[in-house]
Amino acid sequence: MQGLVIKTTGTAYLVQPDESTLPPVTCQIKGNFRIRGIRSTNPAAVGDRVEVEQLPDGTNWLTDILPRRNYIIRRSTNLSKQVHILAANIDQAVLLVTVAHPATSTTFIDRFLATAEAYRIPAVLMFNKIDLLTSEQQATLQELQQLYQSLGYQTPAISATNLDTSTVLPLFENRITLLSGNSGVGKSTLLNAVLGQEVTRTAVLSTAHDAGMHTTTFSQMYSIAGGWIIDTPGIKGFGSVEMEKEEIGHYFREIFSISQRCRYSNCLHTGEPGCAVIPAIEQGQIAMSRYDSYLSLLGDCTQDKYR
Ligand SMILES: Nc1nc2c(ncn2[C@@H]2O[C@H](COP(=O)(O)OP(=O)(O)OP(=O)(O)O)[C@@H](O)[C@H]2O)c(=O)[nH]1
Ligand SMILES: [Mg+2]
Ligand SMILES: [Zn+2]
Repeated sequence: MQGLVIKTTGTAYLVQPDESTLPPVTCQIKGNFRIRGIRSTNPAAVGDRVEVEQLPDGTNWLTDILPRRNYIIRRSTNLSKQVHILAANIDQAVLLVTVAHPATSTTFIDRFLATAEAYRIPAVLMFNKIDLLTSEQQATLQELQQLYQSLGYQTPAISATNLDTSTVLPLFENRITLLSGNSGVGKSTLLNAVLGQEVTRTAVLSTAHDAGMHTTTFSQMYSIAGGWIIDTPGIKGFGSVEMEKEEIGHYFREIFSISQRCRYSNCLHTGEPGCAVIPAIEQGQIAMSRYDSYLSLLGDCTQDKYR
């Protein structure tokens, strides 16, 4: 049987069979299961398409993972090359942000968008808690929407506590969406609002008593509008991508397009002769906040090199 991993714990995998009328099954995985080329602490993640062997004794075994379109990782903190796969086959990433209560920094936004570019995952910037904004904060919201729209990102603005779900459901239709955002921005509130109406949560709940499903939950997908929303508790961003200094500018759309005119193809836009990026900031074609975020990513990179 083939299916989709919709929940993972340390030891078990909940798989929704492709035959959608069938209930999800809890699968185990053999200890020596390895995927070539990836040294990860977990072999499979939510979003993985898998092959399951169902034995007469009622046990289900995950025997193969189909090729991934993409996957996002968290690097373990030590310097070993081991990674933890957070999710696979993501169609889009929605970053939930707030202008106030709490304020999401543009650096956080831009680092997220750059990582999405590096992963080649389309990103949407969704503003929440617009009911709480003062008129000054509303102006900030509009400026941010304008900035990111000009870069080609969708920037819907909502109030998750008072949501007409029909305005956001089309965004989630028939896709696998990763929902991210800092703590307190309203991810759970949004999830409850959209799922309250649409979710087939009963299927997931009915297996809650299965052996092995009581250990720490790493990630879970909720069915919505023919698609899935991934909730990765405790992970506010995206995991990490290793970026070379020279490629960071590729993940800032406007910096990338203007950098075509820099004299040197390996220009880092930090004062090199013939750099086209710095004049573009002075002329208002590149927002200072974006350039600051670029420098912040560049700084990480330089630091890593000397670790
Ligand atoms: N006024 C207002 N409050 C909101 C809105 N959305 C969420 N909240 C409140 O903000 C608080 C945090 O919301 P959560 O949904 O728990 O935030 P979260 O992103 O899931 O936070 P973590 O689970 O810590 O990552 C709660 O008290 C919500 O009721 C909104 O649109 N307007
Ligand atoms: Mg939450
Ligand atoms: Zn340059």
